[in-house]
Amino acid sequence: MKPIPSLVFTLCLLLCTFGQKHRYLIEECVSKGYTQNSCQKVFCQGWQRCVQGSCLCKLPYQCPKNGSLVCSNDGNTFRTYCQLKSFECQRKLSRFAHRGSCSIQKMFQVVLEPESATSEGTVQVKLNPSQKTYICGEGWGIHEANVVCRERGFPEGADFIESVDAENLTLPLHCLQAECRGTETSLAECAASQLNQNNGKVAKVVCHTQHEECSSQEFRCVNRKCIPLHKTCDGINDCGDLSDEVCCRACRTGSFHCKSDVCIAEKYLCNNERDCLTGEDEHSKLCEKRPKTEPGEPSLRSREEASKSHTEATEEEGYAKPSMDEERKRIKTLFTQPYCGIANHTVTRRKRILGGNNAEKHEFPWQVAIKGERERISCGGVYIGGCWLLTAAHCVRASRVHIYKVYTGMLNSIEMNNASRTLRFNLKRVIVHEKYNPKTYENDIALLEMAPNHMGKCYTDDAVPVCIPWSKYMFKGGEQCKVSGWGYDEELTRQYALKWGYIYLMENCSAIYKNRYFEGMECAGTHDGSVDSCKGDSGGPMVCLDSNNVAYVWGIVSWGENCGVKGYPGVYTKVANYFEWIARYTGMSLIARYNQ
Ligand code: 4AZ
Repeated sequence: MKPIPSLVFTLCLLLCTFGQKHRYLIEECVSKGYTQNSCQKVFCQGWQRCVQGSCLCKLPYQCPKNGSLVCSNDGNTFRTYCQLKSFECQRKLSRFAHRGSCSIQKMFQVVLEPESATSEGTVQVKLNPSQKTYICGEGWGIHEANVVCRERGFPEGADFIESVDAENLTLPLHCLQAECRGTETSLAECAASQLNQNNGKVAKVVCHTQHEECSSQEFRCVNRKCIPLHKTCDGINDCGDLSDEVCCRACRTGSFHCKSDVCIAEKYLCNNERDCLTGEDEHSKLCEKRPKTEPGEPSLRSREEASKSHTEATEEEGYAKPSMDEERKRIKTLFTQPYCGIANHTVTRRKRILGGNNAEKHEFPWQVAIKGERERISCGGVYIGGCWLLTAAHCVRASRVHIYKVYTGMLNSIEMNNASRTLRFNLKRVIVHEKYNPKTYENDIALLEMAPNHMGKCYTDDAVPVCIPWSKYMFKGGEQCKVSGWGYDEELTRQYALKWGYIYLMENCSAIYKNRYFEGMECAGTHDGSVDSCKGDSGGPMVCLDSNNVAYVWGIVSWGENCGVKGYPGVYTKVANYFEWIARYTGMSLIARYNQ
C-alpha cells in the first residue's frame, strides 16, 4: 500500500528541491561565497570601507565627527556610534550598551534561561540588576534571534526559533517586543517596546554551535550554518551573514529583486536607504504607489500605538526604546559622494555613432576628443575627475605623450580650433594598462593625465566627470546604455557632430566571438546591428544610468567585427573590472562614490 505515495514523495523531494534551488539560486554566484561583507553585492556599513571587494573595518578616526555619545558594555563612553561600531568591528565583539554617556545607568542585557544551557533558552533582558523581562513571542523572528545569539557569543546566529508558553503565569504577561534590522551585534541596538501579551508566548532560541552536513533540502550559508532551501531569496537574512540573499535569480513573494541579484524584504523598499547597488529599491514603481514613510521611527510609532491598545489604562507607562537604525542610515549616507555622472541637460531630440542621434550641449559633458599626429580626431575619451581621462589603450602610446591633444566641451569637431567653445589640453602622462595585449585587445584601457592649462585648470567649467562603476553586478545583460563618439556612420563616412545611440548589454558574447573574447570585455549592441560604435569612436564611453539617472562609464569602445553587422555587437572594455587599477593611479577619493 505504502510504496506508491512514498515513491511519489521521494521523487518530488528530489525534483522539487532541484527545481527550487535552480529557480532561485544562481550556483555560479553561490560558489563565490558572497556575504553582507561583499561590496560587489551590497553597500558596506558606515564604519566600514570597501577594499578590493570586501567591507573592512574603518578606524575610529575615519568616522564622521558629528554624532552623539554612546556607552559600551564595558563602561567606556564613545564620542559617536560609528566610533564604537568601528572599534567593535575590529575586535569582533558585541559592545553597544545604550545611547548617551556611561554616567547614565541604563541596562539592557540579554540572558538566556535557564542559564545552565548557554546556547539556548528563553530570551530575557535585564533592565536593572534585579529586574528581568521576557522578549515577546510576538514579533520574534530570525533577525532578532541572530542578534541575540551574536550578543551571547555565537557569531553565526541562530539555528532555530520558537514562541513558547511562559511558565507560572498568573497575570497577563509583560514582555518586550524587539525589532532588529538583522545586522546588529547586540539587542540593545534594536527597537523595543512593551507589550501586554494575552497569549503568554515568549521568545526562545537555539544558537548555532556546531557545523553539520546540510541535507539536500538545505542551503549551506557561507558561515556554514544550514537553512531550509525555501528560506533562501526571501529578503530575510536567515544565515545571519546574508549569504542566502545575494545570489538570487528571482525573489520569493514579499521581497524585491535588485539587478545585482540580491533580495530585499518589501518593508525595506522606499525607506530612504539605498540597498540595491543602483538604487532601484528606492525608485521602483512601488514607491509612487505607497505614501513614503517618514525617516523618523515609523515602526516604533506604530508599535507604540499597537502596544497602547494592548495596555490597560490603569497600567504604569510602557517601556519604549528606539533602534539605532536611523543613526546607522545617517552614517551610511555621510559617505563621500563626489559629484559625478549628472548631465545638466533636458532632452529635445532630432533623429539622425552609427544609427544614432546628434548629441546636444551638456548631454555628454564627460566626453572628450583625442587627436594624435594627424589633423582629425583619432579617438574618444572620458573625463573621470581631477586631471584624469580614460581611453582605450590601443588609442595611445606612452612614448608619444607629447603629440596628443585633448578637447573638452566640444560638440562638433569643426569647432576644434574655436577656442571660445572648446578647450584644448596637452597631456602630462599616458598610463597604458600593464597587461594590455595589442594582439588580442585584452585590457584595452589607458589613463591619461592632462597638463593644466595657463589658468591652472584641467577642465572646462561645464565638464562633468562620469562615475566609475565599482562592482561588476551594477548592470547586466539586456540593460539599455548609451554610446557616444565622433566615429564613422552607416556609410562609413567621418562625422563632425558628436553622435550617440542606445545599445543593449549582451551576456552571451563568448558564444559570438569565441576565443577572441576575454575576461574584462563586454559586448553591447542591438539585435539588428542598427546602432553600433565604429572606427573613430574607440576610447569613448558607453554609459549606463542608475535609478537616479546617474551615469556610470560601464564600457570603453574597444573593437568589433566591423560595424553594424547583425549578430556581431561592439566589444567594450568592462570598466568595473579595472576599478582598483584606476584608483591605484588617481587615488580612491577621486573616483569613490559610496563606500570606498
Ligand atoms: C574601430 O575600428 C572599431 N563595432 C571600433 C568599434 C567597433 C568596431 C571597430 C565596434 O575602432
